[in-house]
Order: sequence, then structure tokens, then C-alpha cells
Amino acid sequence: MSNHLFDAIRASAGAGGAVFIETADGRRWTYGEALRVSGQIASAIDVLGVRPGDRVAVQVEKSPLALLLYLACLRSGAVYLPLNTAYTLAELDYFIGDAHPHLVIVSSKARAGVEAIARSHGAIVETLDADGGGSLMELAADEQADFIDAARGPDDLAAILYTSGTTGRSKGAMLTHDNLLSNALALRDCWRVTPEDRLIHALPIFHTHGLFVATNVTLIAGSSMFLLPKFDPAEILCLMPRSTLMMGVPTFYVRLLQHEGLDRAAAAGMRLFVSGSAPLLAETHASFEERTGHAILERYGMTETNMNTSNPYEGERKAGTVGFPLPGVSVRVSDPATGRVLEPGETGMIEIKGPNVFKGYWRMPEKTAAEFTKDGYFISGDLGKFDEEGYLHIVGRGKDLVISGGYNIYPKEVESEIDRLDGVVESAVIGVAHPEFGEGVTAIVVTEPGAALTEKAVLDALGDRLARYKQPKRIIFAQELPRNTMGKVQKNLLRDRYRDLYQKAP
Ligand code: MLC
Ligand code: AMP
Repeated sequence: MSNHLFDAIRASAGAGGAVFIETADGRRWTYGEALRVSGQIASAIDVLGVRPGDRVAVQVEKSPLALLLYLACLRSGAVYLPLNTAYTLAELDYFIGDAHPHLVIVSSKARAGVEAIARSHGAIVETLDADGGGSLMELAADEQADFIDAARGPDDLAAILYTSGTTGRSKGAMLTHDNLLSNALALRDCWRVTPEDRLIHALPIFHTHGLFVATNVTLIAGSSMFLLPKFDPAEILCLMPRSTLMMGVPTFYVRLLQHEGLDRAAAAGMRLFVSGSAPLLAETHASFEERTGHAILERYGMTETNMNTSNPYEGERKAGTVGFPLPGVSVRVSDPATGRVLEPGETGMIEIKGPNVFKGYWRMPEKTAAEFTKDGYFISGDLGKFDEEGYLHIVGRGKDLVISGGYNIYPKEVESEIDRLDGVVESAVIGVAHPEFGEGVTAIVVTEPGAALTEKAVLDALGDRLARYKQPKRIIFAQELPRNTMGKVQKNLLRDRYRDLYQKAP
């Protein structure tokens, strides 16, 4: 019996003494150890009653064991459902209610708050802490390591990742074993990742970038990584001489550039810097190359599709573009009104088809159908064009989305939370250029006459409703929102009006 993704990981990573993970304190996890411990965790999950196809929701701090828990879920046939550690209980209630996991794993300190929510949705709770404490590892310690992996085919679900919804609540993107495997193999080959590589892993592990791009590529290449709890430029500069590869969101590169230690000598041993999840400014690309001699390789992906395109490893890494379609992935630009496939130079909707494209939204067949063309291309919601040399340029978004520090925020979700406050008539949430985060979430709020709402009062009210990164950096009160003749709020006018809000005074 085979397990599509894990068999491939096992084959390429091996079970020997090669290092998989090294943490900042020097503790090393070999591939052999990773195999043994993930086997014990898989057995513990099995004892807890998780069966193939059951969801396991995980909201834990980043640690080596958290990654081994992901591997254990693959091995047991469970569907891994990672959740941002910034999510509030209100947000968690929705995800658990929607996904109906059999098991929810959280940190010990979060247990009390999550227990009642989980129970109300019929789920059991276990704990896992960054230091290895918690009930899950106590159970796993009693289990054998020689777990027999569940049979899973290419089309079986490996994970569900929630992505914010443009119109309503978040949607669970269903990713199959082959979605993940095919993409990891394509990226490994494109970026020439080998067992000799060592990745600086400073991304969160609850999203596509840190979990699939960074971790699956490491596993499938049998290479190793420095697993850091969070992004810290000084620590990264210390590790560069012992590393070869880094993956990050543009904010990482902006912040590294602010560090005076970043120079050619510091980055001399590095082979490749990759950026994605949000647009990398051509200016950041140029400054980084000037300071380090490295041209950052920018790639383009999304939760529903994994990675779609990448600048070349060899050949020009063109700033301001996201490169060429990955092998096996078909990317086209179409006229959203007519569906006509456009010529190079013409801007339209980016559409994607290939083994990387997800199976659909969890229990939302209509929403899934609406996001695909008749001939099976996924409609990305991103606007772009190919140039004459075949590089894809992302020129804007057809979807109302803010990307802040690589995290996606759907304005509708924030607006709904603001609109329910007493004294608020309506609100519009927009992304305004921000020097560090790329875009800063900004709310324009219209209040009832005489309402004494303040910026602080609105922010306080959002505190336990929305994850911190979704909360507006600024609240601006206005008499009314600009509307077109159809009554639609003209967010472009608002973006224009407040474009300098976060720019530092010269
Ligand atoms: C933190 N804050 C943010 C924020 N991250 N605000 C807006 N946007 C963000 N992304 C808040 C904090 O809560 C804090 O608020 C204040 O900003 C400053 O915190 P910080 O200490 O400077 O933040 P830090 O912990 O350093 O985090 C910044 C970051 C982090 C950029 C390192 O956001 C990050 O790791 N982002 C990566 C996101 C990612 O992995 N995206 C991939 C998605 S997958 P206060 O007010 O309390 O001080 C995907 C597909 C693909 O998109 O193609 O890859
Ligand atoms: P998510 O839903 O979090 O997976 O975010 C996916 C979105 O991030 C895409 O649809 C794009 O809008 C954006 N994105 C990812 N990579 C890039 C990139 N290199 N340049 C511009 N936008 C990007």
C-alpha cells in the first residue's frame, strides 16, 4: 500500500543520519529521528481515533515537533489543517465549526479557551508546546515508531488551508497529495535544491509559503534547514555563513536591507534568495543586488494553487516580474469579459491549470465551480500580462484584497466587524502603500451623527474579533464614502486620497 506524498518524502529524504532540522540552540533532528518520532505521533493520532480523511486542526507555535506533527498527519492519512497562531477564539470557532476536525491540537496555554469551542463541534483537544511539552507527546512517547502509513492516492486530501473569502467567511482550500508532491518536485528542480543545501526557515508554518514551499521542498530534496521561531534579521545574518538558501516575503528583504550588517561578505556563502507571497518592489530587488551581489528570485503562487511561476535559476531574474510557468503548469491571461486568451503585452485575468491546482473549496461546490473556467482553469483573481520574452507581470488584483507583510486580508471581513459596532453607519477597508508591510490595512469609517467613536474605541472593539495583522493600522473618520452612479464604493478614490498616509515625512 502506498502513501503518495510520504513515500516520496521517505524515498528522497531517507531515514539516515542526515540533518533535517537544526534549531537556533543547536539541537539537531536527523531524518532518521524525524521518521521515528513522526511514526510515534501518527500512532498516537490513530489511538485518538483519527481515521484517514479526518481533519486534524493545528494551532501551535512553530517548532520541529510541529513539523513532525504535519508529517504524522500525512502518514496517518489525516487531513492537516494548520491555523494561524494569531487567530482569535472567535475566528477559531468558525474554522472548527466549518472543518469539523476529529482532533484539535493547540498549545497548553490555549487549551482552556479552545476546549469548549472544540467540544461544541464534537472535536477532542490535545496539546503541543514549542518546547515539546503537552499531552500529544506524552501519548506519543508510549507508542512504537514503526507506524504503517495509511494508503493514500494522488487525489486524496493531504491538507485544508483556509483562505479569506472575498464575499463571506474564509474558504477551506482542499489540497491533495499530488498537488503538494508535484509542486515540491517542480520547485526542487527549478531552484536546483540538493541535499547539500541548508535553508534559513523564518516563515510561519501555517501557510503555503512556510509549510509547503519551504518545508516540502526541503524534504523532497533531502536537504536541511535552520528552523527559526520567527523572522529576526540579526539572527539571519548570523546564520547566513552556514546556509545556502533563504525564502521570504518582501518584508523580510526590506527589513534585512535596513540592517547595516547586510553586505557581500555576509551573503557570500548563500546560493539563492527567493521572494514571494506579495509583490517585491523592483527597488528592493535592485538595492538587495547592489548590497549583496544576489538577484532575488521572485516567484508567484497562492493557497489554492501552490506555486505557479518562477523567475529562472539560470538566466535573467527580471525585477517586477514573477517569471515563467513552472514545468507542467499552464498559465494564461484571459479577457475576463469574453474569455479570449490574450496576446503578450495585453493585460487580463491570470488563469492556471495543472497538477498544482487544488481540488476545490471544502463543502462549497458552488463557490468552487464559480472560480473555474469551463475548460478547467482556476481564475486567480490576479491581473497580469506576459511580456514578449514570456515573463509574467502581475499588474494588479481583480479581487478586493490587501496583502500586508505577506498575509492576506479581505476587506469585507474587517468591514463586517466594524459595521456591527454601535454608532457606525458603514466602512470601507483599503490597502495603502506601507514602507515595511507593502500595504497597510486602513479603514475609512462613517459614523452616525453625534456618535462619539474614537480610533482607539474601534481598534479596542476589534481586539478579540480579528487577528492582529488584520486590524487596521489606522482608522479614519469620514462624512461619507465616495460612490459611483451604481452606488458602489469607489475604493480607488480612497486609495488615492490616503496614498501618503504611511510615508515618512521627508
Ligand atoms: C505582524 N504585524 C503585522 C504583520 N505581522 N501587521 C500587519 N501585517 C503583518 N504581516 C503586527 C504585529 O501584530 C505588531 O502589532 C506589529 O505589526 C509589529 O510586529 P512585528 O514584531 O514587527 O512583526 P513581526 O512579528 O516581525 O512580523 C512581521 C513579519 C510577519 C513580516 C515577519 O508578518 C511574517 O512572518 N509574515 C509572513 C507571512 C507569510 O508567511 N505569508 C505567506 C502566505 S502564503 P502591534 O500593534 O501589536 O505592535 C501565500 C502564497 C504564496 O501568500 O505565494 O506564498
Ligand atoms: P494567498 O491567498 O495567501 O495564498 O495569497 C495569494 C496571493 O498572493 C496571490 O493571489 C497574489 O495576489 C499574491 N502573490 C503571491 N505571490 C506574489 C508575487 N510574487 N507578486 C505579487 N503578488 C503575489
